[in-house]
Amino acid sequence: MKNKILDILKTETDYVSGEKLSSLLGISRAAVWKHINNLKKDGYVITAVTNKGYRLEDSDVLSSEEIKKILNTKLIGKNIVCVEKTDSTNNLAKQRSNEPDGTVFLSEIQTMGRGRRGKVWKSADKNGLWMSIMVKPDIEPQKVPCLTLIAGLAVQKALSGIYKEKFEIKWPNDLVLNKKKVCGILSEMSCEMERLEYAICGIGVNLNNEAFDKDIENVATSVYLETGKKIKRFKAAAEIIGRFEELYFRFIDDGIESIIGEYKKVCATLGKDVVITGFGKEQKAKAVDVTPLGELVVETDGKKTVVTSGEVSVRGLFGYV
Ligand code: BTX
Repeated sequence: MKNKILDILKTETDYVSGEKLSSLLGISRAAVWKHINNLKKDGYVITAVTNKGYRLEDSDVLSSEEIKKILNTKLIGKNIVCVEKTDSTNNLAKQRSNEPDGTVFLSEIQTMGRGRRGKVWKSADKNGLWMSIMVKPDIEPQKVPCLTLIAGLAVQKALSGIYKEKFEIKWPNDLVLNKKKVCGILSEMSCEMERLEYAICGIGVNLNNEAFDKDIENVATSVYLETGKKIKRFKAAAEIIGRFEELYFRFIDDGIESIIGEYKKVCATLGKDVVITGFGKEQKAKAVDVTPLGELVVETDGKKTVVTSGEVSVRGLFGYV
């Protein structure tokens, strides 16, 4: 019920009377008041004025209306689904894969956010941005990793533009600031035979988070912790969606070759000595290139090998990056 009240307040820019809420939802005005108080406890700023009702103030609450107000795209984010809570926005996108091409799914919190290869992505904190972009391009499934590169670069460009800080990409898609991880990306797809049905780019960005659990505090950080600046999540979402669309259309029209050069320029892994973990062993190597499919080219004793993000993980020889 609390969420139903929130949904109504989110769609109204003006005051909504207690009477209207109680008749829309079939509950007493006292019950409305109780739910409003619970919403306030959750962090929503709601003003109550006698004879006018309730209004949701400029809280950092995700809503499709807020995002759409500042979004200027043709496809991505034309349809936006915002929910209070879900296990994972990638799962939500899969469950609602009949939503139109370009739909963006966002959740205030995720109860079971997922990273790659079964890892956990901690996202029970409302200060982060947890979203999935679903696209249905007519491309071969083998090219889906290109979308992961595009998503990583889109977040890099969006955050660099907003904060004027040096955000870099740790191959394949971690976005790092001051050598710590602020964003992770998980792309998934569904195919029928050789035809791509849909691809989902799951993007998790630590924006205004003030602290992290002990087990990840050495690798994880938020943009706020590094810069001291907080941002409204809907603004960051709109900026990322806009950048994603720009790169996505370039990819569809001109191929990934038109983008890979930009990716390499901001890829912190290139030129570094790294440790490759996979196939049951660890190996030292030098990261020398990224292929158009997003694979990493590494060199050991003069011999070059291509590794994919599905097979191995990479960390710097002297730290995470
Ligand atoms: P990854 O496998 O590269 O990273 C997972 C690892 O990152 C974890 O094992 C942990 O060490 C660390 N980690 C966990 N949570 C965080 C965090 N909040 N910040 C920094 N480091 C963390 C990266 O996987 C892919 C993450 C994608 C997340 C998005 S959110 C929206 C969508 N829904 C979903 O379930 N996943 C994606």
